[in-house]
Formats: sequence, C-alpha cells, structure tokens
Amino acid sequence: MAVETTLVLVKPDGVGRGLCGEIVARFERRGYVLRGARLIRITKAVARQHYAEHKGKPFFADLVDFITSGPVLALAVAGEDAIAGVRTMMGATNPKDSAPGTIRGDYATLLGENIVHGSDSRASARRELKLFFPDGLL
Ligand code: IDP
Ligand code: MG
Repeated sequence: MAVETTLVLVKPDGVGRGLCGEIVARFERRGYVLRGARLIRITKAVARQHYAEHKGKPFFADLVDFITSGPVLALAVAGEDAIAGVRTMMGATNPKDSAPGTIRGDYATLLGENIVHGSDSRASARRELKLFFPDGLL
C-alpha cells in the first residue's frame, strides 16, 4: 500500500463526446485527488514517445494518428494504489470485454476508441507523467 500518482488521458473521443467532467467526477468520487490537469493537443513526436512500447505493432500508426486527432485531457491522479485502482475503473482494453460500471464498459464499444488511457506500472507512470507535465506537479 502506497500513495501513487498515475497519468490518465481522456482521449480525443472522450473529449469530443463531452465526457471529461463525468470521468474526472468518477475519480474524485472514488477518493483520488487531482494533482494536475491540462487540455492539450499533443504532437506526433510526443504521441510516439508516449506509446513507445507499441512501436512496431501493426496498429502503432493508427494509435498515433488517433491520439493526435484532437485535444486530450491529461490528468495526474493521486491516491492509495492509484495506478492499479485507476486501471480497474477504466475496464479492459477492448470495450467488448469491459465490465459495465467501468469507464470503457459504460461509454465505449471500439478498441481503437476506448476513451481513456491509464499508466500500467510505476515505471510507466513516472515516464508518462514527465511527458505530459514536464514542469512537474504541484
Ligand atoms: P491500455 O490502453 O489498456 O493500456 P494497451 O495494450 O497499452 O492498452 O494499448 C494502447 C491502446 O492501443 C489501447 O487503449 C487501444 O486503444 C489500442 N490498441 C491496443 N491493442 C490494439 C489492437 O490490437 N488493435 C488496435 N488498437 C489496439
Ligand atoms: Mg497501455
């Protein structure tokens, strides 16, 4: 058990569908605390760095195109075991497997448009938070 900070992105589909407030509210209601929030349109270079682990996969180019297709809401979300807790609240990567009650299970049907990103480990969180909040967190 430890207080962790994780990176959440509301992807361009979530921003475009007006789901930012709903998604932030879910994390806040759970008891997590926002330590940073930025609405930004990221460059392809930042997108490629963010998704570096997927480089070489057949869907990598689509992933980069999609995440740069409109603004994302980047959130630094903190709380007890927040990295795993946020992932549980997001639901399975493919919305066809996401349980109702999860963000993807409630709002998404497509693998490529699954509303949210959340860091998957402490190392990923550290790396991704630096990319989206280069000036650090308050
Ligand atoms: P995650 O977002 O649940 O961590 P990852 O495996 O890290 O899932 O994949 C990153 C994103 O890439 C997913 O959220 C999804 O939108 C997309 N993605 C993952 N696998 C595929 C695939 O096989 N085809 C197309 N898009 C995929
Ligand atoms: Mg991932």
